[in-house]
Amino acid sequence: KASFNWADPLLLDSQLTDDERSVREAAASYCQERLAPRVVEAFRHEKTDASIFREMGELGLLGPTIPEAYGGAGLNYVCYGLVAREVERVDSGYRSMMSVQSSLVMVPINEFGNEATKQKYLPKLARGEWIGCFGLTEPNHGSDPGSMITRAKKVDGGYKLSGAKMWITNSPIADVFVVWAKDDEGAIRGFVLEKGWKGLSAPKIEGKVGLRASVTGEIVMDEVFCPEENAFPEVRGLKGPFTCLNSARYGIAWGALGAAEDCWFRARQYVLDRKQFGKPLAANQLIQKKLADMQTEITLGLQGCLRLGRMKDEGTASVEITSIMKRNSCGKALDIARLARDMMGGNGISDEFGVARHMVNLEVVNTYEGTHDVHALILGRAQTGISAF
Ligand code: TGC
Ligand code: FAD
Repeated sequence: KASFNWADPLLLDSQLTDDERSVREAAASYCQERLAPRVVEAFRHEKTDASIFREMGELGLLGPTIPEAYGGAGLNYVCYGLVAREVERVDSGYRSMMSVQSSLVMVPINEFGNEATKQKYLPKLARGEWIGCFGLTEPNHGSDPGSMITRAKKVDGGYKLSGAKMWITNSPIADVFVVWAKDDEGAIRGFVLEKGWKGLSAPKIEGKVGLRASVTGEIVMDEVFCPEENAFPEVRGLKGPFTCLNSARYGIAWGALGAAEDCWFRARQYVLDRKQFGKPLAANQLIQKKLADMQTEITLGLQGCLRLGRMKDEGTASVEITSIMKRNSCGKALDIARLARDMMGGNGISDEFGVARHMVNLEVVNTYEGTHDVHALILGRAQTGISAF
């Protein structure tokens, strides 16, 4: 009889290549040895440690899918997903820092930038020497970015950008800003701006209750001059920003389940150790059902993520599958974090026990990069042909 591996029932690990397993193991060691010891303080005091970018850069965790010629690691999408899972097992904020840099800044520069732009920005971003951010959302245009009002007016030698972006991960510490704006013809275009350019500022948003280890800010542009060579030459429309989002949403699908696994493992150990009514909490049927539910959702979700990663690597993944996985992973991970919080009673409320931190982080992860309901509408449209936005 085959033995049951309770922590990995479908033997996901054995479905990886040796190289993929080594990437996962290297990421796991870094995350547990270097990130995990800092997270409680970072979250409690809302402190973003910018040196994390350099550390991740040294290990090749930034822009893992970007070609080596531009400083990336040239890895496949399965590896990128495995890294996101290990980072978010520690904290969604750390995964946010990593995935914005990798998918939302390096991917568009690599896909849409001219050769000089790629040479100038990608190696420094890959090393974590420069920090990047991605400005799509505006104060009045979140789920509907196509209605953005930020403008890029054509002037001699380039464009002048005016407008405001809201809820931008990394912006207060960013050196490089990938910003989306409408040109004189009303077409959405992408621009690469740099810290210190006249008219550009990025104030911090204070008081977040979740994702506190990752700094979030605005991007305010008052006639910021962007030279022609820093405008993406070809891409027009929402296809530009959504190409980046396809990659980042895929990473979130893996990452959210990493956070869920951490909640599940912590809750399991807690109910084995804690006794009430003279026996371990784990001896109760209600508790065991909750553990079984966690195990089932995580196992099925991870298998789906691996399948999507393989499809992305072979070029057969439609964008709608990413909506299925991002939505499922976030919704299920949030349910699991709430269950874990409940199973740990009063201790579950303390930030030292980890699960409440994951829970409030996952509220954010369920909202950004397309809310749970917006992904339902994408999938509803794809199967009925009717847009219900
Ligand atoms: P729609 O008509 O659907 O599409 C307009 C054009 O865009 C193309 N397109 C895509 N292209 C590539 N990949 C995708 N996933 C695409 N989705 C759409 C589409 O083909 C079309 O092209 P064309 O050539 O025909 O013009 O546009 P819509 O206005 O109806 O869009 C609705 C909707 C809901 C799909 C979309 O706007 C949406 O997904 N809203 C959610 C917004 C969102 O995800 N924002 C994310 C901001 S960034 C962020 O949150 C980062 S957090 C990072 C972190 O800290 O980890
Ligand atoms: P809204 O669009 O106003 O939605 C509010 C509610 O209405 C949601 O429940 C939504 O599902 C629902 N809703 C909206 N439209 C419909 C509809 N047609 N039918 C039914 N329900 C609907 N953005 C960036 O560009 N870059 C970043 O780096 C970035 N980082 C972020 C970091 C954090 C910490 C947070 C909180 C957000 C970040 N975002 C970023 C923004 C994020 O992508 C948006 O918050 C998200 O897309 C939702 O937009 P909104 O907040 O304007 O909500």
